[in-house]
Amino acid sequence: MKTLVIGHRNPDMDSICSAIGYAEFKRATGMDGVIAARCGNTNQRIDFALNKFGLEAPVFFADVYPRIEDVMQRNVVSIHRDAPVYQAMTRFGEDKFRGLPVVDDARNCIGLLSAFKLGKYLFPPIENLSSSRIVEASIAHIREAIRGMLITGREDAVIRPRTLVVAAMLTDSFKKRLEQLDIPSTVLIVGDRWNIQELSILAGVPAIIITNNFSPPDKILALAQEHGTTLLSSPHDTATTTLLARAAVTAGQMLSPDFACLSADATLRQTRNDLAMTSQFAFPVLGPQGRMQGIISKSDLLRPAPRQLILVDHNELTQAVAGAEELPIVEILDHHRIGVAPTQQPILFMNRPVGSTSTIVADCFRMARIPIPKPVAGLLMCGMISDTLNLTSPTTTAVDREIMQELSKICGVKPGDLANEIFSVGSPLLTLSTKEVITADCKEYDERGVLFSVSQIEEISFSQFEKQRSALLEELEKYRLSHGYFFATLLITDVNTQNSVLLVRGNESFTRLIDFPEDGLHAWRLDGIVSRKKQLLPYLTETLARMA
Ligand SMILES: [Mn+2]
Repeated sequence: MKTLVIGHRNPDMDSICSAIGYAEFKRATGMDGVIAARCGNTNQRIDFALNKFGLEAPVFFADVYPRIEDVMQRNVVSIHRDAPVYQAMTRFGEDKFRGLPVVDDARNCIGLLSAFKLGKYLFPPIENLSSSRIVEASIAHIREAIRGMLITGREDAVIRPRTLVVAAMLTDSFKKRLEQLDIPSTVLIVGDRWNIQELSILAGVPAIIITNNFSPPDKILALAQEHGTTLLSSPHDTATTTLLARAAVTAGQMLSPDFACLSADATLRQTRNDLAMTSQFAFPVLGPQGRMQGIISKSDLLRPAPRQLILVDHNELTQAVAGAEELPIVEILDHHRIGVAPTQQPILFMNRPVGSTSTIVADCFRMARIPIPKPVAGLLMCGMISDTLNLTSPTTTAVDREIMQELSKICGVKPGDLANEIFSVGSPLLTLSTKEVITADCKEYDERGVLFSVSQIEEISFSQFEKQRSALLEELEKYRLSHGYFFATLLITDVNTQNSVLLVRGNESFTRLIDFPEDGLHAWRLDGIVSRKKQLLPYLTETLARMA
């Protein structure tokens, strides 16, 4: 069982850092198979934080939909097309499939060998009994199938129709029988009836199986060698030998060539629907190159995927990795509003109104009295600094301040220094296109049917902004029109001075009500305002209300 600790879509610093930190915590408490995961790209600031503390980015998952490869059997028992089917029969009991895939030299699946079809072949319906004497096989395969030994002669390796003839009759009757036989295809099965064998050798029968391990007298042996007759011995009686000899037929002749294959990356949900009505017993699973990677039975499709989730920094499925609804969610750690979907089982759900999820993770270590590894402590500081703008955002609590102090002591890095480093790398205005600046961290809101968007970026000064002011205003208007928003805003926050500039494009009936000091066309100065959810959003909704 793998447990993915994963943050929300469009992951921010806190999402990444808390996932890494909590995965570490779960491992420290003895949980196996825990991995930190992410469902979106990191940005330059996150990469900087990971680099600084020498930690790897969480493993990327575009989605977590359970797939065929999660539940298929990987060590496939298959049978080569030229192998006798008795090899397959010995394996039907060992695996739970009612058949086996038949492969060619390149191990590509060319058909399925069904136990049901094989049973019908070995015990044919009464109207087909005469055909049951013909077996298309080589002498070598017949010897293998009866677990016999070569006494003398050449083992014909050519696969062709052979007529199994049992000589359980008087010599005179057998003489008449011989006249009706197609001699070149005959394989005679007989016990210690040496006169019958002599007659057959003289008639040119190419192969004789002597049952019950009887040894032929020297006279018969010499006669066989003289006429080029192959003599085999079987450890079984005549009835058993005849039955086993029929299983010398090759898998290639018995396979069903019409079969469905599945692709390893197909989702279980879709496959269950697709296969509901088919009667095929097993499905070869093909990888990207069409090679067989595994096999799956219909009952495998009902098995749960060996994966479960721990959500950090979000609790609403709309924000979670695609496919989260199909896996068990076993824990949630968060600091946002509660919008969690009902769960099947009781789970650990820790939601605390603190500045960051990284704060909660650090507190888990503290409560369990588990020392936090230095790099993890540093990374958790990064998550906290990013979410709380180094403890200055109105979302900051006393718990955050206390925990930041402790983490700082553990890793020997001052929060102020770390904050400066984080915010001075990867300035969105320096590293992103104007379009990306608006979409990087953009949230859409629906206030009683009025749609608008609020984007936010953090910078360490407004100097870059001044250079791009007009381009940003133009792009913001394009963005608004393309999404049909009533208005679109971009909040540019200077994390050093704790001031922001707000750009707004939209209907003038709304923008003329904005009563912050103007800062040029379509722009306002918002001194002391840094939080989108706690400060800006309430102002915007209140302004909308004033319009009415
Ligand atoms: Mn957060």
